[in-house]
Amino acid sequence: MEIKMALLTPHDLMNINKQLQEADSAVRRVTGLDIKGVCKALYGTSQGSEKVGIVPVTSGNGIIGNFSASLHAITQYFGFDSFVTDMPDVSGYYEAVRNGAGIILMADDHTFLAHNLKNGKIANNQPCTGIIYAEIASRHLKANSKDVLVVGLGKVGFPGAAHFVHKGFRVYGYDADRTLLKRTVSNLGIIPFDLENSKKFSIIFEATPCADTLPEAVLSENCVLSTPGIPCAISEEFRKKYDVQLVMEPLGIGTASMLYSVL
Ligand code: 2YC
Ligand code: MG
Repeated sequence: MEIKMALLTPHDLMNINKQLQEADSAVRRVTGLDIKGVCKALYGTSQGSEKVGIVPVTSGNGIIGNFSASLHAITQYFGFDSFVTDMPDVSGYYEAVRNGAGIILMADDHTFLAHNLKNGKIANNQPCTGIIYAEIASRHLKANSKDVLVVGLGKVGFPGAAHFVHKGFRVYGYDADRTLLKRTVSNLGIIPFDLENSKKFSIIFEATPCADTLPEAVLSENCVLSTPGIPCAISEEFRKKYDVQLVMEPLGIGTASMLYSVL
């Protein structure tokens, strides 16, 4: 059964700067660091004078309105010198290199990559997004236990779960696809979690393309919900009722993770 990657829409990317600023203040409240600070701590890298070339790609479902423009705004927000090429695809790649790009950002319907032409490092959006959202949640200053709930164990969720295990957290995991759940239990030794079970968590990481995946019973007062998943895993009502600290943003946090991982 082929898992379709959830494609962003121009609507998801509206006011990307505002979404990024709000996400940055949420990350600061949860971790004490801003997004850039968490990336530097996670990868141990820092910016030099890398110039980022953003190449639109027309294959598959084609150009997504605002995607390249959002990447331009995102790279500027994090202080990178960047430009979007006039041409797409191969011509765009050529244009980017000819105009001095040191790092290439480009995405088709299946892969969104960052490639550092200077040191050869390459990053994929899916693991980089899983790892950075897990890292943010793992730095929850007011966490009262090492228990975390991970819902969604696919291309983004699994790397996130692996990162929590790597950092010594006790991971309770769930995925609607029993094969993915079984594989994660055997590969990572996580504890399979039945969403009917009313165990409350102060740290939750959700990575599904579905809405309202989290039952009320798992939410604790002021818990952290770190989620790249679109649409949102909880309703506005639950967010208010439990004063959930929500870290959710469509593209910038994952892109920052990719860029710092190839520096
Ligand atoms: O405009 C373009 O260049 C398009 N080829 C971009 C396609 C991106 C497809 N991927 C997504 O929509 C996203 C990923 C960026 C992260 C999750 N889904
Ligand atoms: Mg979701």
